[in-house]
Amino acid sequence: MSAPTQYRFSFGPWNISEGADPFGPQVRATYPHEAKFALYKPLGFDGVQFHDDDVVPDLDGLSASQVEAKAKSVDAMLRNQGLVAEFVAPRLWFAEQTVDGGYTSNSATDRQYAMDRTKRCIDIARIVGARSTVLWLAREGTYIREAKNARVAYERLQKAIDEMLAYDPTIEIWIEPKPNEPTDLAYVPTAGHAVALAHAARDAKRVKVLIESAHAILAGLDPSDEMAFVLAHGKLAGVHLNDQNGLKYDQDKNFGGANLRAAFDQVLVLEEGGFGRNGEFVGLDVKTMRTQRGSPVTAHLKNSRELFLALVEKARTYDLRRVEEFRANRDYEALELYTLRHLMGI
Ligand code: XUL
Ligand code: MN
Repeated sequence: MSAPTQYRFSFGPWNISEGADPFGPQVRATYPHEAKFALYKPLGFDGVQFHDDDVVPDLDGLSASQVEAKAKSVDAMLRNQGLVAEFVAPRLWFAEQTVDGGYTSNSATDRQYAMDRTKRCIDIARIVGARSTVLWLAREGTYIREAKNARVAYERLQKAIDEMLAYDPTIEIWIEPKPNEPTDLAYVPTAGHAVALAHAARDAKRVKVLIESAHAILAGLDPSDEMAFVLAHGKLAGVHLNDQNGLKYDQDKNFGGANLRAAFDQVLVLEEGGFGRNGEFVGLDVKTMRTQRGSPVTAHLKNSRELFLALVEKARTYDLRRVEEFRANRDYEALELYTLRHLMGI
């Protein structure tokens, strides 16, 4: 038996927010972006997830050497704090050029913008020592299906991924599928879509997948099954653990906050699948409640991490021999009762 996995945790600076939502302004005092990094270690986190402009704000207006200088200063700050950059993701959903998508836009100049921006993002990732970039394909899709030729769009996406791989010989690309927002007809809604794109890439071993619990639930799927599918393909590089109450707006609730049993199932799958053994981070893409007072607000991060570790204990004390017996006897009623009692500690 190998030693139990020592998990490492990560989150992105956007997970400490001021509470603005589409229906109202911020409700907490702004906490300076640069001050957030000092919060990581005391909260038990070692990894930082970045968007490219979290590293270099307003990068579209800067020269290559200005981008490089700023990225280098962030790299020095990370080293000083003993932090690791887990990934740097291109923010392709803000600029005017990406209003109709990036890699799949109908406009050739806008597609070129998306690729140029992604290459800059990869340059930044290299400087801060991140081994990957994450593609959350926010606006790659449509509001009405007739707006784009979907087959051509998928081909463009595949070509864009190949161009990124050709641009840098070592960068990994992790696709983060999401089915519902900001486009309701999203091109890469599930793990299956992401894994297919990964296998079809020119250097398939460098294209992997990041599964977010809430995104799976919003696709009407079980997050642990989505993770298991990707693990079975050897492609689970990252997770964004959180929770989601049904098919409502994108909530990013605390891990286990809406469905503790589903959270346990995710931890079981990650433990059994050896996730984390090659240094993968457990990412927590959680948002605090808008009602929370204070600034900065970090309890949601601390609590989600704690809950994950508590569920790891539950996974390690789950009696797999008993589980196998129940399975062999096809007594799933008994298996369910055992599982719920185990979770409740009774
Ligand atoms: C969007 C989402 C993003 C990505 C990073 O729903 O989850 O935070 O994880 O761009
Ligand atoms: Mn996410």
